[in-house]
Amino acid sequence: MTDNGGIRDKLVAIKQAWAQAGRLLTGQTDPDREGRLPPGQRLVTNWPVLDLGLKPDISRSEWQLSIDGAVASPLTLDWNALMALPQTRTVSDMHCVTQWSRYDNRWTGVTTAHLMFLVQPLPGAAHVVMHGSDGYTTNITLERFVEDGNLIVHDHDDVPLTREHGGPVRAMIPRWYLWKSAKWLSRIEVIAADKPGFWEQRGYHNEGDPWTEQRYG
Ligand SMILES: Nc1nc2c(c(=O)[nH]1)N[C@H]1C(S)=C(S)[C@@H](COP(=O)(O)O)O[C@H]1N2
Ligand SMILES: [Mo]
Repeated sequence: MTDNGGIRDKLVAIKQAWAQAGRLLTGQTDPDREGRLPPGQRLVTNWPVLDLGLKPDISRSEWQLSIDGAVASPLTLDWNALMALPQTRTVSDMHCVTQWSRYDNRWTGVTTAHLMFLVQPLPGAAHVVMHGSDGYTTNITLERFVEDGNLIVHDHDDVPLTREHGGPVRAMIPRWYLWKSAKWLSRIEVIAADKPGFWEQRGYHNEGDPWTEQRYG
């Protein structure tokens, strides 16, 4: 996708500088999740939009997701195929590294565990890269990817996910900071060796646990 007049480059430079400066780090941790709000976060009731300044416009009928790489049975899903899979509902909190948290988000979609069951990762598979249609990528271990609570989602609070929040389909990985939840999900790549994603290559942590402030690294 083409650059939108340099806005993207400016956004990227700002967030890269935050990582270098260690912005928002409190030095506190809550590894046992005793509070509900992770260290350094503040609660919002709106839902901010964060991306690279590009918002792909994809209809449900043209949306496709390919799941490939180190898998026995690669799969391409379109909207009807996605809807034919078992639908799961979850409720989770979201924590964005730029400081906001939003509670009690109700999601509808398909579990990442079910998707991996369908494609059957090969014995050496250990990592996953999620790709968005805007060129964004983010990485996660296969073990974390299939944890309970992780979905690819199409509805938020019983309303179709809007374009600005990654509709028609995005990932939702509530355990990690929100940059791990790729919007406009187009590809799930299963691989043997880890491959840092967009922000992970630009000063953000390879994992991203909000409870231990894995903001940068
Ligand atoms: N495809 C894509 N997914 C993305 C991003 C992006 O730029 N492109 N930004 C990430 C970041 S940094 C955040 S904080 C969340 C923001 O999601 P929201 O806009 O729905 O709040 O999306 C994540 N997923
Ligand atoms: Mo972010």
